[in-house]
Amino acid sequence: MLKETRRTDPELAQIVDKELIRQEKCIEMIASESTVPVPVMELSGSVFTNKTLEGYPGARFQAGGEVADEMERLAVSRAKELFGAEYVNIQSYSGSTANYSVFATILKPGDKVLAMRLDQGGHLTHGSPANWTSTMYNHTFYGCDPETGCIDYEEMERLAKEVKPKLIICGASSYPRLIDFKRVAEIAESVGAYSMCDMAHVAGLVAAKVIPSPIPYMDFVTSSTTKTFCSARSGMVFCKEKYAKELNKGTFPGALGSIHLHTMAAKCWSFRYAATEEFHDIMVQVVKNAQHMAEELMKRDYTVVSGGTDNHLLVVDLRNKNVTGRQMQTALDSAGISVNKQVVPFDTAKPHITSGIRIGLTSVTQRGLKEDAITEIVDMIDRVVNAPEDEAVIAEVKARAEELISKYPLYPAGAFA
Ligand code: DSN
Repeated sequence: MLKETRRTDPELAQIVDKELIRQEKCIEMIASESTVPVPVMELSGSVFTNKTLEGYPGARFQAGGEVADEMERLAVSRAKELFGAEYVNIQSYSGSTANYSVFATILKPGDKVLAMRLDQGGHLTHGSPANWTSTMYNHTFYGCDPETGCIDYEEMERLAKEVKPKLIICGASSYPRLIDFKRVAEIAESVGAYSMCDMAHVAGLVAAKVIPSPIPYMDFVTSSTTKTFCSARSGMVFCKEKYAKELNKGTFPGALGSIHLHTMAAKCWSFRYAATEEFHDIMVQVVKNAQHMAEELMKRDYTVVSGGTDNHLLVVDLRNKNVTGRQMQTALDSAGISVNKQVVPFDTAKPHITSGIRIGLTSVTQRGLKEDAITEIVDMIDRVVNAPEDEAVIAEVKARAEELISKYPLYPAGAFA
């Protein structure tokens, strides 16, 4: 890989090499990250990147789309089978644009939307004041119960009845528990709203049937295809067949332009791979590792939001440890462990400081780490939390982190020869 880049632009090739080394040496625990299999990387760089195409198979705006038609049809049929969906549109470029497709399909400016608060687990594109969607639609937010750290469905229902939104959104970026999709769909139905789940974080777990799927319950299900799905930087939208035509129009020309056929090809490969036993076993272990980490942290008096996790991530409230999320993100990064600072429910710290960290287990599990290695990582995290300014401790943990992770190669030897 990079043979021609090395010849034509060694400076840039060196930067890519440095990033590979960084990833190899780092204990990667950012919950939205995973490692793509080599075929996903090959296909993302395939000749499909040369082709400009708009429209849908059999009805394109440009000539020369027959081969792409074959690929898109294959990808769609694989995705439908994998997720047991009535319909899927796989033209989104990302999870964010998947959401925009749904908004373009069913909402008009000024329409009311009920979504999860960003600072309690929601996503920017669900109407955060920092996102353009907040200026276009009229958002109300539900959140978590302060006692349990879990979604407050009663608040969701009360707000739905009060506001009568056109759309209710569930699905989150930093929520460690299963979502009661049936209940959300019932609440939406009771007020005549559309229901939508953004399953970006958990799509891999859903594909492997390790956690329940939102698809049977929701009108629309959006997703990115990175994160637990471990595929290309891209997106997809599932819906009931009755919305298929409108969703297609809402996606193109409603929200997007020409298709990214190269990442579509990579997704096509992943829709097959995600049905394998190998992928299933990784996803099972991801949840086991996350639950083990939560238990080990709680044994050491850490506050794990909601008291544990049902998926690939956990959120740790660091207030009883007298360190901030930002401090820990920086200190752990220096020690070779990559996590991100995270607002915790009812956080009083500023969003760029935060009181917590979010930890994801997908990447390390893909590398083969199991519970014993997770216990060791918890010990390393604990050392840093207790001495975030101590350079000797950081250096000692960094050496331990590198030694541990070096036993679990990021890619098989020779993968980039
Ligand atoms: N929403 C961001 C995250 O979860 O990290 C990126 O997808």
